[in-house]
Amino acid sequence: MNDNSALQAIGWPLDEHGRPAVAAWREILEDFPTAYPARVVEQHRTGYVVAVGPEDGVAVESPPHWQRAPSYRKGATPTEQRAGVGDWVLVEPAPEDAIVTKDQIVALLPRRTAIKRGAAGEHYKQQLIAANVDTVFVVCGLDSDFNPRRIERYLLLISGSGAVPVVVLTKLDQADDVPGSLEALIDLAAQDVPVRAVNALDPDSVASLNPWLRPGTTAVLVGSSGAGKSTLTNTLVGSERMKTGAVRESDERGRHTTTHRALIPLESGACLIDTPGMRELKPTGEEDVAENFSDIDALGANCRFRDCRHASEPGCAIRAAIEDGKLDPRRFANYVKLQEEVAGAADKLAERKTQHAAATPNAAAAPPASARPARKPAEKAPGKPSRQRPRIDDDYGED
Ligand SMILES: Nc1nc2c(ncn2[C@@H]2O[C@H](COP(=O)(O)OP(=O)(O)OP(=O)(O)O)[C@@H](O)[C@H]2O)c(=O)[nH]1
Ligand SMILES: [Mg+2]
Ligand SMILES: [Zn+2]
Repeated sequence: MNDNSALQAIGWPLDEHGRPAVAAWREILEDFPTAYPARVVEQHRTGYVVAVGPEDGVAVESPPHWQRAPSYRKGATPTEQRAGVGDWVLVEPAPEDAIVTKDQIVALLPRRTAIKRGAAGEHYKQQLIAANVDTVFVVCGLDSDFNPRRIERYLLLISGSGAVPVVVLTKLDQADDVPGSLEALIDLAAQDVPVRAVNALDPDSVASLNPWLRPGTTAVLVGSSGAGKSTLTNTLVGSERMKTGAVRESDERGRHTTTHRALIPLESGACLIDTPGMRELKPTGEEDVAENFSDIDALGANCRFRDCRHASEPGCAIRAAIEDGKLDPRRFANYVKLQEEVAGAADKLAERKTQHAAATPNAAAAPPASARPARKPAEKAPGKPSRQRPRIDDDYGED
């Protein structure tokens, strides 16, 4: 079960002594001596599929406190603090005599990186897109999907995650104006964000992504429906692992073919996470817009007035740059819009934190979830065999 090389093949980081590279993980492992580490490869409403190596995963049960509805007023575990695809968890084997129980997750290991977005709804919510990833491939078609403003939005969400973004432009074989599209992304290239244009159906073309698929690393594919995420996945895997779907002829939009996230080990030793297409990309409120638009931030430092609002003030360096053709006015407008959105989300986040603190007065003193005593063996009615994959439901499919 604790075969390190199998775990390593799905991204388990080891230090030079062969121990888990993250010190906090070693401590939690000691707290649960009979549990084994595993990686979440699929997430469903009814539970998780985890893997301990590159072979198929097995269904496990989630801890009882993750099964309750997340109400911040009642202090329940927020959804983004429950495991998601890419997370490492500790799993307690079901007792030998309890043939009907599944193994159960008992701890979530702290994330090295986390890609999140704000979730739709009345109350503030975050949604984890993927955890413990090194690279985020922001996939965008060179057809009518092409949208530099959406790419900027993705980059903002990724910026605080700890993962490196790479923009992947697909449908190179079908594009009319590749130089024009690359020109529209020139400001991103200036921010050291790599941009690669590929034919997602062609293995030689897709090989340009290999620098971000080194053994032991994990990459996630994000982008709108129909952008070619699953096509890229299949080409990188070398088989039709994921279903793909033609875009609608009328407007070239995708049909939401992928309905749940899946982590897939590649021959190269890297892992790839395919995700359902996302329509809405709300900031969480934790992003730093100025840092992510450092070109605009640097220009703003040259405005005559420190509190310049870049509207009609004299000596405004940003307006001058726009007039000189050095700054794309659409990029600046997006910067302003994203700053407003992030500020709005940050207010809601602060409110949620206050509510959560009020609902759990001892929160600071309570042991972390991972340090709670292991569960008692669950009492279960006889039923299905334990090693069964849960029904695929699209509750975790995107909007
Ligand atoms: N010619 C060509 N077709 C592509 C390319 N990339 C994707 N396609 C096609 O675009 C369509 C949509 O691709 P998918 O891989 O299903 O898109 P997706 O991003 O996974 O979409 P969702 O699962 O709905 O989020 C399919 O018909 C693909 O064959 C490309 O680089 N060249
Ligand atoms: Mg897909
Ligand atoms: Zn100004």
